[in-house]
Amino acid sequence: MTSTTTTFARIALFTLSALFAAGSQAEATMSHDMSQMPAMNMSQQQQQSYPLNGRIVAVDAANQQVTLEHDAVTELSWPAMTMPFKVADATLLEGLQPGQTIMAMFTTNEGEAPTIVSLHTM
Ligand SMILES: [Cu+2]
Repeated sequence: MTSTTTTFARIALFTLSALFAAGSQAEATMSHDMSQMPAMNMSQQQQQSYPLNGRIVAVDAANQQVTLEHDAVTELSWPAMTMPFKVADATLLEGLQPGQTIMAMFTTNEGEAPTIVSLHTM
């Protein structure tokens, strides 16, 4: 083996080692990122909200509640109906009157009443 060939082999080996090291590092970074993703998805599911179109039937500020005659909610297979909703914040009810048409976003957490998190009149 000539000295030139030996040097070339050493450089090639060094390059391969460097590539392998870089590859391992990239893999480690990626798996770190992926380990974060399930936690993010879980919090997104807890915050899942659905759009709601409807008409105000009654406003019950004392109980932080509004009764709506709402359109079907296809995401939840809900038919159109009249039902009460909790509101996340009492200020969402300010200025609302029966008969007004509204658009809202609401959440449904297991074991809790559907809760409106945002609402505006049309
Ligand atoms: Cu309903």
